[in-house]
Amino acid sequence: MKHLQWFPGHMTAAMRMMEENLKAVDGVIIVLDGRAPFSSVNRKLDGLFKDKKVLYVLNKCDLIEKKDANFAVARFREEGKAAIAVSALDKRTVDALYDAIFTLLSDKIERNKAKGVFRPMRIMVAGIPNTGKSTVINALSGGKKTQTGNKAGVTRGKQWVRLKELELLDTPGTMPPAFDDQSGAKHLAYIGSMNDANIDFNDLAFELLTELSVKYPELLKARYGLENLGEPLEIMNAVCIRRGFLLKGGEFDYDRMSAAVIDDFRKGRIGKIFLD
Ligand SMILES: Nc1nc2c(ncn2[C@@H]2O[C@H](COP(=O)(O)OP(=O)(O)OP(=O)(O)O)[C@@H](O)[C@H]2O)c(=O)[nH]1
Ligand SMILES: [Mg+2]
Repeated sequence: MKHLQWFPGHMTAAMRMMEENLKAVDGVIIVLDGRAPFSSVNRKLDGLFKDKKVLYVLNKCDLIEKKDANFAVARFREEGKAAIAVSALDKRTVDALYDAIFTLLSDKIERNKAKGVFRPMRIMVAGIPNTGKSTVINALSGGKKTQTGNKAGVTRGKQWVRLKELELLDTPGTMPPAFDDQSGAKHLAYIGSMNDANIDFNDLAFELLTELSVKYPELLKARYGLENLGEPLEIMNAVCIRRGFLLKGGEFDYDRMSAAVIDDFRKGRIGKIFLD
């Protein structure tokens, strides 16, 4: 697969916008994808926020096993980062996130109280594309205030969402300018954080099946009704046969197969998969 790299101009603009708004916020939450939490860290953002209170939010944890979520959170905490595992679709975890934000900012809130200042805390919500930043904001606010969608680059500008005690700034997803780790970059492509338009889905499905056949062979077999897996190309052929993805002459329809496999993975239909 060709080297994955993606840093178009609108990301430079988004970084600048975040920088300009940094002074106005009390803290930052960085939304990561729980399926690839380490790959979805953007070091450039970490640098930008180095003087701010930051909470790592591992979102989409409904798509992974509890033990993997716990493992990832523990690893971030060992690095001295505040971290919490949530699913924007699960109110219980969204409530826990709400509390965690106030814990993160407790010093500041105390200081304000002592000065007789009562104002909502302002939080910037940042992260790579498609991790669920806008959905998390909607979940926290209990309404559909921001636009969401299952592809990279839905949020284009900044948007404040104001609750009683909290003001949340939605921002566009931003990617690091380059990846030193191509395996991490692949994970971001599987989860839909890269621009799909720049990606060859046959290559992507091939890579995904290669990885899953090593890490989750039983889930793959169960999903596609396969007895054995074999080489990735054999898996692709077997899925074509199982699903009837065939062209007129009986040739394998790899395009339909690839799109289906990637969609199955993204929607969690292959099972709970932790990539990192
Ligand atoms: N399963 C699951 N899906 C989620 C969760 N949170 C968000 N999503 C889905 O993930 C997709 C992306 O959500 P968005 O909120 O648009 O993501 P974003 O980070 O704002 O994306 P950009 O604005 O493009 O950077 C949508 O299809 C959401 O429904 C979650 O906790 N679990
Ligand atoms: Mg968004």
